[in-house]
This record gives sequence, structure tokens and C-alpha cells, in this order.
Amino acid sequence: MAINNWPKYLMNSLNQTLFEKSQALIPGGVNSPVRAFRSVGGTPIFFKKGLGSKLWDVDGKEYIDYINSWGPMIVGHAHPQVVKAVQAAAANSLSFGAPTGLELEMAELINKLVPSMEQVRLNSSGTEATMSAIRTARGFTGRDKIVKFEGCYHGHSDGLLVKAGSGLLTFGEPDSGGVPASVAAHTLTLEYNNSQQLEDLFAKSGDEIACVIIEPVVGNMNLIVPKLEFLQTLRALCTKHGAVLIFDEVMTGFRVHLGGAQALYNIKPDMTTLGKVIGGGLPVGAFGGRKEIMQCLAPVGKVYQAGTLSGNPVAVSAGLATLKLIQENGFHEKLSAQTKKLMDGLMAAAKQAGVTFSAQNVGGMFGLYFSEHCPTSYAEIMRDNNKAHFNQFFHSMLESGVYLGPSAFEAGFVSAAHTDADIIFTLEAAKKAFAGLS
Ligand code: KE4
Repeated sequence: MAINNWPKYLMNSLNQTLFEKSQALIPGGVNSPVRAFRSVGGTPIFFKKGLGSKLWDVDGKEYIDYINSWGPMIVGHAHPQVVKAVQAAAANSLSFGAPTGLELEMAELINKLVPSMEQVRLNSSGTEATMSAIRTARGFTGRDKIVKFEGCYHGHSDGLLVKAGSGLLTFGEPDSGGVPASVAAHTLTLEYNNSQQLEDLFAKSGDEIACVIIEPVVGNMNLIVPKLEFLQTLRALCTKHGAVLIFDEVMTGFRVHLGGAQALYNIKPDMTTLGKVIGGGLPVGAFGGRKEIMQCLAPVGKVYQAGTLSGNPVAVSAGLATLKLIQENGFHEKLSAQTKKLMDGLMAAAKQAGVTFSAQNVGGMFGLYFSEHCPTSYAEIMRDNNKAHFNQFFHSMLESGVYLGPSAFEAGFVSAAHTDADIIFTLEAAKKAFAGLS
């Protein structure tokens, strides 16, 4: 967005100054690309405080937050019980580099809530979790090839920054600078929700595949819901050919259901990766699964995986406090109902304004689409979703004090702290935004 179109509150603001200065020292002025607003235009918002469902930027403007730090803040910002747990842990030292009882408590809780994770390893990000899970699956099977799906994101390790090869069933090409073609060649990318492609691939190369990694509900090409038959076919083919099925539940874990998407769809993966919610906003990732697979890991087995701050006591304390809160009776039912109320209200407002729009949620994560129907694949969302309309809607909502994800291809999130008043405020802002579109 050209500077002369910038919203008035961003002109000559501390926000603008910080962004200009940050760009001199930090690539793009941000420590993670999606924060840069490149997809929606304009300048990113610098925040200084969050509480419950609200955020305040450096100029003191208040927003209702529907990013929740891309998922972790499921109980809301600065929840008193989470803050207290962090303060107590920090007073005992921030890190030991040695085992603590807290890590055992987290492992026991993860095993209780996600029983398919018979053993688990903690690390410091979702990227580390998926990278480690894939290496473990390769070590367990002795195979090199991995399979992912177009539009799914699993963090930024080399083998996962790969796009579909030229031929549908040929292996991949780098989807980022700095990824060697030799690495990408081991990754095959298929179309999400396409069971026929799965059948064809496994018929052709089933005994070469170490693992298939999938977002069981996609949140990284906007929200895409799986067809149950697709997940069931995937499970059956991995079992038949001895490939490890990895559910990447970094985003869906504890968000779509207390037991994750695997509980929601009753599909048992061989391995699961977690992140976001299990750190409550501090850096925690986790991977785990069948004991016979996890026993391949050093120091027991030959697959090396490590981390100075893996299982960090302060981060784990934030995660334990968060997981304690989300186990309260009715937590996920209420979260899902509140999110659906928002979806229904947005669709009603769009319809009233005559704007082509659809929306859906799975638990506390949602997708907004400027298209007739909710898309079911990457091709559909790229073809049908009106990005220009989303960007205009995004900026109107931002001006009204509603903070959505700065991309038409990201899911949104509701927290337990979002009140009915927040939903009403958001829908009023949406009416104004849709009016600007019709
Ligand atoms: P992190 O390394 O960012 O903790 O996790 C990577 C990751 C793995 N798997 C899934 C399903 C994920 O959604 C993510 C990270 N999600 C993005 C949101 N689209 C994080 C936001 C960002 O990259 O700044």
C-alpha cells in the first residue's frame, strides 16, 4: 500500500518509526516473514501489551486479537495462572540443561491427552519437532523418501520447503532459496484430499516411503478441512506399506479438540508433532509416537536429536499451566461454540451486504474465504479466494480495531477469553468492512 494510502493512525506514529528502524537491522523488519504484512500491504503493527482477548500497539490503539500468536494463546494473553507459573519457575533458574520433574509431568500429560504418543521428546519449536520426527521415521524405516501435501506447512527445515515436482508423482523441487535440489528430490508433494493420488503413489513407490507428514486439519493455506475418507485411505496405505504416518498437530493439537485432530477424526497416527499451545506462548515443541519408533533416538538408538533448551523448565511451566486450563469441563465445546457464533455472524453480515463470502471453523480455529464455498484443496483456494477483497476487508477491520491474520492464506484463532461483547464488536466492524466491498 503506497505511503499516501496508509491509514492515518499509522502516519507519524511510533509504530512507523519502529518499523523503519527495524528494517535497517532485521530483514524485512520482522523475525518471521508472515508478520511483515507483505501479503496484505501496509505496515506491520508493533505491539506492547496483551491481556485476555485484547492487544495494544505501541501507539496505544486497542485490538481484538484473532491471531493468538498463531495459536498458542488459547486461554488469552497474560492469563494470571500462566503468568504466575512462569514467575515461579523463573525464580528457580531459567534453565538447567539437565532433566527436571516438569518434563516428566509434561510427558505424562501429553501421553494422557494424546495416547498415540507412547513416548515423547520435547524441543523448542514446531520446526524442530517435525524435522526430528522425519529423521526418526527415516531412521526407523531405513528409507529416504518423504511425502507432504501442497499448501501444508510444517516449519522451515530444508526437506519441507519443497514444492510439487514437474510430474505429479515425481519428487520435489526446492520451494525456497538455499535448499539443495538433492534434498528436495527426496520429498514428494501431493494434493490434499486427493485419495487417488495417494493410491497411485503407494502403488508405484510404497516401499520407498519413510513417512507421510500431514496437517490433519490444514491451517497454513487458510483453513482446509480433511475428507474423512482421505485420512482413512492415508492411514490404511501407510500401514500396508510400512510408512510412518506423522500427524503434524502443531496447530491443531489441543486447539480443535482436547486430544487433537486425531481424536476428532478417530485416526491413530504413528507419530505426532506438537507446538504452540503446549508452550502457552513460550518456545516448546514436541514429537512422539509408537515406542518402537521413538526408541530409535539417541542415546538408546542411532538417530541423533538434541537441544540446549529442550524441555526448558520455564517454557514447560507455561505449557503445563495452559494445558491445565484447557482440561476444564466444557472448555473445547465453549471455544468451538464461540468460534461458530463468529462464523455465522460474519456470513450473515456478508450476505446482507451482498458480498461473496464463506467461513467455517474446526474447534477454535477458523477460515474466512472471499469465495462462494469453503475450499477443499490448495488449487481451489488459489483459484477461488478473492485475495484483493480479503486485503481490503483486513485493513478495514484493522482500522476498526480487529486484528486478523495478515494473509488470505492463514487460519484465524479464537481464545477462551473472547467474550460475547468481542464477537458483537467484531461483527459491527465486519458490517462496515463488507459495506466497503459491496
Ligand atoms: P514453528 O517452528 O513456527 O514453531 O512451527 C512450525 C509449524 C509446524 N507445523 C504447523 C502445522 C505450523 O502451523 C507451524 C507454524 N505455523 C505458522 C503459522 N502459519 C507460524 C507463524 C510464523 O511462521 O511466523
